[in-house]
Amino acid sequence: MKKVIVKPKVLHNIPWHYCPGCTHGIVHRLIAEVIDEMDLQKDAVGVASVGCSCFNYDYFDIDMSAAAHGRAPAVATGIKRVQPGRLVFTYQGDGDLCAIGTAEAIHAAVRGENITIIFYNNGIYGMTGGQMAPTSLPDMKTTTSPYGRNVQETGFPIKMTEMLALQEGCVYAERTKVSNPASINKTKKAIRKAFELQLSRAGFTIVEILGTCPTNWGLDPLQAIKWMEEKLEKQYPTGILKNSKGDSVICDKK
Ligand SMILES: Cc1ncc(C[n+]2csc(CCOP(=O)(O)OP(=O)(O)O)c2C)c(N)n1
Ligand code: SF4
Repeated sequence: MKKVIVKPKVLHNIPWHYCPGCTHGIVHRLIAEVIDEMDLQKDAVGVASVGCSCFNYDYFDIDMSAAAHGRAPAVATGIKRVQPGRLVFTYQGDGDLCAIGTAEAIHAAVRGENITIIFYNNGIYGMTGGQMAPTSLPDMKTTTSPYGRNVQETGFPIKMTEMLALQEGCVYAERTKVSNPASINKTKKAIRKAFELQLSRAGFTIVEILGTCPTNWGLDPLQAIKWMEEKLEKQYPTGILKNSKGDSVICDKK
């Protein structure tokens, strides 16, 4: 029988530790496919953060480094400055990037570090049991907001990618989602575009990807995809926030 789909070279042949229906695995696969297609297995360096994806160095068959919580952009900066010819990316959840790691990310963008952040946004702290994150939606029930997020007390959802896109050193920022084949293909294109810009030494790039956490959302995998599209995407509209020429298009949908 003709094989029409094969495992990317860049992924080890081991099962994910992710919960059923979690979309972290889809995003890992897309990154691996792009690295394969760009023939960068020997040149790519990934930086794992703290969160459910913290073991991603077990999955990618490339050079990987772990970083302390929130510090992945700082670790990536060091690697890239020492080895400017390598493709250097971080993989960060919204808790890691938008809470404890806000400063590192903003200043990497301000400095125009030639790195790529892959930002997985599921609006919650997944690994630690579903606590409220800066990205959690107004009225969203989490283990630390059992009656729903009260924005008067806890503030509004952070618009991290918009904030990064505003910095002059950021040349490309796009928000995508992984809910169906079309959006998955679009996400792959965005990752490739960010990597290509990095290799052309254009500056800081970020791809935010809306993903699911069925376990902590208390939904089954299909309900979780629906919730992501109906609720998460409403708060975080997908589209290009900044293009490769540096023209800000914030607020305009593609
Ligand atoms: C210094 C420090 N503070 C807090 C924690 C606890 N902690 C581990 S992962 C995490 C947040 C994970 O959420 P996110 O980045 O959104 O990733 P997800 O698990 O949802 O993929 C937190 C607060 C920690 N490990 N280290
Ligand atoms: S806790 Fe949530 S984000 Fe973490 S693996 Fe499970 S479904 Fe995915």
